[in-house]
Amino acid sequence: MTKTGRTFFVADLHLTDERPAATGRFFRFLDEDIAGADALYILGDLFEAWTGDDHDEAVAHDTARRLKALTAAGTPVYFLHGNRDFMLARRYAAAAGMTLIDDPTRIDLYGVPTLLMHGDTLCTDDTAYQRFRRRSRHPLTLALLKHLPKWLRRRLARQARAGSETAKATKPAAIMDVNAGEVARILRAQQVRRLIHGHTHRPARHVHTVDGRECERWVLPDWYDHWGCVVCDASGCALKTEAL
Ligand SMILES: [Mn+2]
Repeated sequence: MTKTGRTFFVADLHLTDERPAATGRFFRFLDEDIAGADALYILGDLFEAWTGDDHDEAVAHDTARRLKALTAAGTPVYFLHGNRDFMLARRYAAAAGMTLIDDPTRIDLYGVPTLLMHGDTLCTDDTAYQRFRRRSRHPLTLALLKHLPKWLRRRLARQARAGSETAKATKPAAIMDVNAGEVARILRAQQVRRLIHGHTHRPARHVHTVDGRECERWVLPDWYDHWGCVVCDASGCALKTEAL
C-alpha cells in the first residue's frame, strides 16, 4: 500500500460492548482514515475497562483482529497505557500486533522531537488520584492482581471506577486538568517542544512558553458524543473531531 506520510494519534476511546457506536466508528477509522498511514499511536484508555488479557468482551477480540490486520498491511500500531487499561499486557498486545511503549515516550515525528503521554501523570493537583495511581501501578500490586481470579479482578475494577466517578463529581474541574508547571517541567526535562496526550477529555491545542521558547501541547478528544484524533505530517499537526 502507498504510504500517506501521516501519523495518527488517538486516546480515550473507552471501547466497551455497551457503546457500539464508538466501536463502529473506530473500525471505520482504521479502514478508511488510517489506511496507508505511517503509524497509529493509541495513547491510553483504548478500553473502558481492562481486568487482564483474558478480558472477554467481544470488542476486545474484534479490536485485536482489526489492529492486527492494520499492522499486517504495513501500518505499525503503538500503545501506551491509560488509567483504565493499565493491565493490558504482552499477550493482548501480541494478539493485536501492537507494540507497547512507555509513558512518556519521546519520538522523532517528521524531524520534530515529540513527547507522547496518556496525560494522567500531568494532573498533579489531584493528589488523591496520584496516590491511587502510585499504589495501583506498583509492580507488586500488578503482580498480585495478575494472580487473582477473573471475578475478583472484575469486582475490584468496578469498585475503582465507581470510586473515581464519585471523586470526579466532587472535585473542582481545575484539579482534574493538567498542572501547567508539570507540563513545563516535563517539556524541559525531555527537551521537546511538542507534547501529545489524552486523559482530560478537553481536546485543544495549547501553547506554552518554556524558557522563552514556544511549545505546543495537543490534547486528544474522547470518543463519547464525538470521535477524533490528532494527525501529523511533515508540515505539522492538526486536531480533527466530528460528531459520532
Ligand atoms: Mn484516562
